[in-house]
Amino acid sequence: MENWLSLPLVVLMLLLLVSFTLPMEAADDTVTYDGRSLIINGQRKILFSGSIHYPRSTPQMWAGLIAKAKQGGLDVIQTYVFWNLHEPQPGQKGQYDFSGRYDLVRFIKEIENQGLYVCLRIGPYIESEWTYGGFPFWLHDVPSIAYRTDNQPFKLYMQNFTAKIVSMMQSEGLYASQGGPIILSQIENEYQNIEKAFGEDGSRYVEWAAQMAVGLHTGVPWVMCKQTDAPDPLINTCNGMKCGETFTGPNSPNKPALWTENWTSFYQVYGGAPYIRSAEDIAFHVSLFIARKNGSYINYYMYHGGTNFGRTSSAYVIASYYDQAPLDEYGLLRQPKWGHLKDLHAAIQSCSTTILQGTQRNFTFGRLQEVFKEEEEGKCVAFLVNTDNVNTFTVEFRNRSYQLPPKSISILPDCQNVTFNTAIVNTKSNRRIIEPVQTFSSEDKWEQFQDVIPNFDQTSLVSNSLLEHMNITKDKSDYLWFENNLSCSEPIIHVESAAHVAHAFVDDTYLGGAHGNHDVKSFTFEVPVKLNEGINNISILSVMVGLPDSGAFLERRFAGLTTVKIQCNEESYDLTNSTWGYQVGLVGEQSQIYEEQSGSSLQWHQLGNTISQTLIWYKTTFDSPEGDDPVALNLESMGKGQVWVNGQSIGRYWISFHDSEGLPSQTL
Ligand SMILES: *[C@@H]1O[C@H](CO)[C@@H](O)[C@H](O)[C@H]1NC(C)=O
Ligand SMILES: *[C@@H]1O[C@H](CO)[C@@H](O)[C@H](O)[C@H]1NC(C)=O
Ligand SMILES: *[C@@H]1O[C@H](CO)[C@@H](O)[C@H](O)[C@H]1NC(C)=O
Ligand SMILES: *[C@@H]1O[C@H](CO)[C@@H](O)[C@H](O)[C@H]1NC(C)=O
Ligand SMILES: *[C@@H]1O[C@H](CO)[C@@H](O)[C@H](O)[C@H]1NC(C)=O
Ligand SMILES: *[C@@H]1O[C@H](CO)[C@@H](O)[C@H](O)[C@H]1NC(C)=O
Ligand SMILES: *[C@@H]1O[C@H](CO)[C@@H](O)[C@H](O)[C@H]1NC(C)=O
Ligand SMILES: *[C@@H]1O[C@H](CO)[C@@H](O)[C@H](O)[C@H]1NC(C)=O
Ligand SMILES: *[C@@H]1O[C@H](CO)[C@@H](O)[C@H](O)[C@H]1NC(C)=O
Ligand SMILES: CC(=O)N[C@H]1CO[C@H](CO)[C@@H](O)[C@@H]1O
Repeated sequence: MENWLSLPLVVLMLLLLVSFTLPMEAADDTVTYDGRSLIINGQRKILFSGSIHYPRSTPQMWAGLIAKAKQGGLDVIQTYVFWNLHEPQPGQKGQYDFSGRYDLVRFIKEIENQGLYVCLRIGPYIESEWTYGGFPFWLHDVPSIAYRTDNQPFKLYMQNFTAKIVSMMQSEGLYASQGGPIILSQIENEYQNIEKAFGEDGSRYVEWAAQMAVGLHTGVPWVMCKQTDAPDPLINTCNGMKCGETFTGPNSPNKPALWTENWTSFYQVYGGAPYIRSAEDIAFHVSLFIARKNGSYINYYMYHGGTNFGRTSSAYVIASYYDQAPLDEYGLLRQPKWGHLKDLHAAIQSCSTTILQGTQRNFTFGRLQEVFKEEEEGKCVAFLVNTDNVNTFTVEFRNRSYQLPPKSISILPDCQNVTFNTAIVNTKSNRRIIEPVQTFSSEDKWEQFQDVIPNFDQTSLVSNSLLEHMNITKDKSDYLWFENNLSCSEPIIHVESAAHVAHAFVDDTYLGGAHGNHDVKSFTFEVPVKLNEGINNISILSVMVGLPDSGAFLERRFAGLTTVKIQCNEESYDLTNSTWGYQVGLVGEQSQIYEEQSGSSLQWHQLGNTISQTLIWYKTTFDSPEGDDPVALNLESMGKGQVWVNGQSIGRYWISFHDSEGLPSQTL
């Protein structure tokens, strides 16, 4: 233990010498910053923020989610902007889509109505486990484009979309500089991860992006997250789980320490188990960031994750997004996480003025115990930190004794009473209870449609090589058929693919298939076959489960088949450069069989009598259960596919891909 008794005197002396400059009396409706915090309408703030992405829930849910966030002590809602939803065709007038779940303005106004602020992360590259990192796929076909670097065509479209969003916000009066709720905007996203790959062009691009953003005159600050050299006046911010330990700090003494992504859990992939991050661990790192790094803005990524509806998730990412967040996939409170963080927010806000205006001192009690103290005009706040993961310590602070549990931070808003300890959870845990309300096990409740395997002469695209998957589908479907034929009585078919899934058929018979995973996307498989005499039709179905969302040179990624060989009577033939016919998508998709009134001529049949269990559409109807509780479908008995309810895709499922415990990653 160190010499504690003399320390208060030292601090007192310091107080006499250090005079604290208050921020200039600012006019209303301004957001500025200095080395300590954001300053909103002249007031310093410690801001707790939470990510809720508008297209990952429904407009009917928004008000409730925001209310629960506010009740949980949040001040700010943070969202990305999803370029590929809004600009499905390159931007001539009238081709933007802001309807329904894409209604960004309505979402922001809902936040404003409840008195919270907004952090708008425009990107427009967002990663976010969102298909193609948020880029519209048509960018891929812009001549000589290279994404996220000093490339003229890319910069043109990026600027155009960014300007579109900013002008939309401005015309609705949504920036704080106009009296609206938006206090921060973000340009780019974790660019430093890939910057080196672009050499000088990368640095030029960062400069350009910063200048372009500032030139849009939003009247509120811009941030670049995970970009330690973010050009002035942009603020570099931290993303991660442990910014209290990892953040190297603002790149200028005039910028505050902001944490744009503190991961409350982690996204889940097919074949992976949920990542459970405890309430105690989150609270510890948030407190440490405030105490040790002068942190004044903390965003929970995600506060509500929601659902990756349709085909919006990126490669191998499951439909459920951050179900372990303080609000679960359905928007229900996840306890004790929600309540413990609410208590933390209340403890910090009860003394935030002193924290923000005070003079900071730190001391250590020992190798693993430290204290951070803020004092101002006789007021005093202390954080007692024990970083020892195993042992409880008793320490003496200002003549009082405190027990510090392992890996914990005690918050003393008056330097006396502990109002919160990160490791002591006073909120009761809860469990999501799922009650079956209807079952669909009776065969006569179902109809089916067997999708059609195409033949070579039905294909409209023919090529003498294996074409890249995404470049053919243009992301209109997950599915791409490769058609060929061969004559050989007992061949072995050998298939190699760069991503993500492939199935082989001869005529109408399913031979087998294989898939990669989130970490190793490529795979190989071989199937021995008995063929009929003469010519046999070979069909290989290549499937993607979301587009890639990260890394340099995204526009050059290769997915789909790379090699097809057959072994026939001891001889090996390489079919890679033989003539292949291509068909994009399934027949059921083309005729929108999932629409209630598809108007298609496709015939549904009673269940049963299928040749195989692959490529089948199943249909049933049900009455909405009574009440307002969330409704889920239990897909445990299914394999892999996509589900539509009333014509809307609620996402992909992949029950047959098990994690290391032998369990599906998501069944509901
Ligand atoms: C840029 O956006 C404007 C409308 O905001 C549109 O008229 C124009 O065609 C766009 N240009 C490009 C290259 O997309
Ligand atoms: C936090 O702010 C104090 C001034 O109040 C300063 O002395 C200290 O160096 C800052 N700490 C960090 C990690 O920036
Ligand atoms: C405490 O503050 C000193 C400077 O006053 C700094 O060198 C040291 O790293 C700080 N300790 C911690 C744990 O932040
Ligand atoms: C702690 O106790 C000493 C001796 O009794 C006293 O001089 C000092 O003022 C006390 N400090 C505080 C912060 O109460
Ligand atoms: C500390 O808490 C106790 C009990 O809650 C209260 O009586 C006391 O006044 C508090 N001390 C201070 C300095 O607020
Ligand atoms: C094989 O494909 C050809 C057209 O490419 C078709 O005429 C023939 O009927 C197919 N054979 C079988 C068994 O499906
Ligand atoms: C995509 O297809 C077009 C022809 O449709 C071709 O010119 C282009 O090289 C292909 N791009 C890639 C990356 O494969
Ligand atoms: C297929 O054609 C490509 C391009 O012409 C060539 O690079 C490749 O080596 C060929 N592959 C085989 C197996 O013949
Ligand atoms: C077999 O495939 C070749 C292309 O490799 C095609 O020209 C021919 O029409 C196909 N034959 C049948 C019967 O489908
Ligand atoms: C920047 C940062 O803190 N990253 C960390 C995020 O959390 C994961 C999992 O705990 C760590 O591996 C990263 O280092």
